[in-house]
Amino acid sequence: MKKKVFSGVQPSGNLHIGNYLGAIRNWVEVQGQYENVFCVVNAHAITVPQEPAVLHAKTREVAAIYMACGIDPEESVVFVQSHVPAHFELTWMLNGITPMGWLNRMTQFKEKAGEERESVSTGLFDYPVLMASDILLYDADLVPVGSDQTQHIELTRDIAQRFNYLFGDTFKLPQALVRETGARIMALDEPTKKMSKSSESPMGAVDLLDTPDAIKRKIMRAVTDPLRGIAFDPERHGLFNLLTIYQLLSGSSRDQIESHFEGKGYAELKRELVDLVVESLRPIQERYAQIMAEPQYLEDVLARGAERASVISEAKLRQAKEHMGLL
Ligand code: AQP
Repeated sequence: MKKKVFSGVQPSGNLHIGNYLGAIRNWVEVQGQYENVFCVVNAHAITVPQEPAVLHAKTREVAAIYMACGIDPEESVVFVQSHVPAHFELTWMLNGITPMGWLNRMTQFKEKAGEERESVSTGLFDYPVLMASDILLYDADLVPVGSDQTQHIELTRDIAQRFNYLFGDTFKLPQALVRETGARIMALDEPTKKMSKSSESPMGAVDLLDTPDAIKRKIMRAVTDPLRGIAFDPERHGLFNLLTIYQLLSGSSRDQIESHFEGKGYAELKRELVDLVVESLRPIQERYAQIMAEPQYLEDVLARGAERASVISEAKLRQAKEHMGLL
């Protein structure tokens, strides 16, 4: 029996190389090893304001990017979260057993709500319970994510344990699958903050669909420091981030990279990184264009994905409802 994997990305903006290196690329690498479910989590995206037409288009864009990056919709289940109502239903049921205090501790909520705690949506606060439902519906053993999401996976385990304790064995306890390198790619213009889709600054993230010119502009202007020498020093945040991206895309070791850049400066590193990023994204962008040229194919993939996801999730939802006394 293969272990089960569940993961997803929000269609809340342009996907960037942080999403790719921290999540999607890792999904592709382990695709053959596991039984996979990959979701476009659009119900998470509406926890902050979204323009309906943009959300609709971005949802398709994210699904097409999954496939362009190498997710095979025959091998893995690829679907849109809102096409499978079990996610909404289980969230309400789990809300009934999740203490507010657990959600109050979530650092992502604190960061995203900031000073606006009273005016952000209830959904933003409840985001981790929806995420728990996503994972628990598919009996996922593993959830490959960037390090920003590990607290949510811990919470998912706590919720599952509480449900099982209260109503009998129902849910499997999942584990986060986090890579050591690339788990947190930082913003190019502010390398103490994580690269993020919803950041207001356009210079912080290299988007997966950026043109070579845009990639060049962003990387050449990336914030570094006044020190000399190219080395993997985590205290030199900007440089460390650029070198991490270089390492992940080149496949070279840290020693190889440091000796390659010995005696060279930032300009050299940035120029080489631009070429590496452009060349790494080129095949993804080409496949993306092919997929988007056939919109019906994409709709068919998502309809089939929703059918497959519904079969799995409905069975689990029914069991949870029975155990809770809801049927
Ligand atoms: N900077 C990052 N480095 C490594 N991994 C990252 N991930 C996100 N940013 C980085 C991983 O990408 C997956 C999908 O993320 P998400 O869309 O669910 O939401 P997020 O974590 O909140 O990502 P963003 O890009 O910052 O989106 P917004 O700005 O919309 O909130 C997750 O596995 C995440 O760990």
